[in-house]
Amino acid sequence: LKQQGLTIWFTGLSASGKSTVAVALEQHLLHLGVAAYRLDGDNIRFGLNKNLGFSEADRNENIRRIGEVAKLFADSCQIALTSFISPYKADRQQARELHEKEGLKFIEVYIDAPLEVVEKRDPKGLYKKARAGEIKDFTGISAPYEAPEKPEIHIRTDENSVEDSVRIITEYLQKEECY
Ligand code: GGZ
Repeated sequence: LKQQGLTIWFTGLSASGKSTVAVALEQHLLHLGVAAYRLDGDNIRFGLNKNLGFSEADRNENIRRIGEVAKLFADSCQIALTSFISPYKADRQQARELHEKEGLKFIEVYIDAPLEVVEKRDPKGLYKKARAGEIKDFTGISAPYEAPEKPEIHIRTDENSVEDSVRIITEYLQKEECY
């Protein structure tokens, strides 16, 4: 493979659009012949991390393991796409350092949508349950989300379409000569 391995790390609230953008970006990259692999709740939280919940300690461990796995994909010259809330700045920083100390790029993409917008979307009814106290430690309602201060890429999903978001990221990857 001629491409460099790297990790594109999506972070943002539940229902902000992380997975939607990651899926579209993965499709786009695969069509170009760029090896990409997406890590998300379906293939991580139900497998490797099925013993973890949503306490602060469990989220720390969730993100630690995902950082390690993403690094292995990047190390194998693939583009790892991770879509997890990853609410804690220190955890994202740890994942970044893991990559950068091996000379692997780590591109943090903040998928930003205001709480009122994601709460209105509420595709799985989780915000409603969290407001009713039926889900505890819910990010944005009863657990913190520490927004990135200097992400490589900042996308407002209430202002940009999925196609816009993919274009913003691929323009960055081209400028950085990632493939
Ligand atoms: C946040 C929760 C919670 C709590 C279940 N807080 O919209 P979803 O459903 O599909 O995405 C959310 C997902 C978050 O898992 P992550 O692994 O991304 O979280 S973290 O990075 O913080 O470890 C949501 C669902 O799991 N979910 N309970 N309490 N989201």
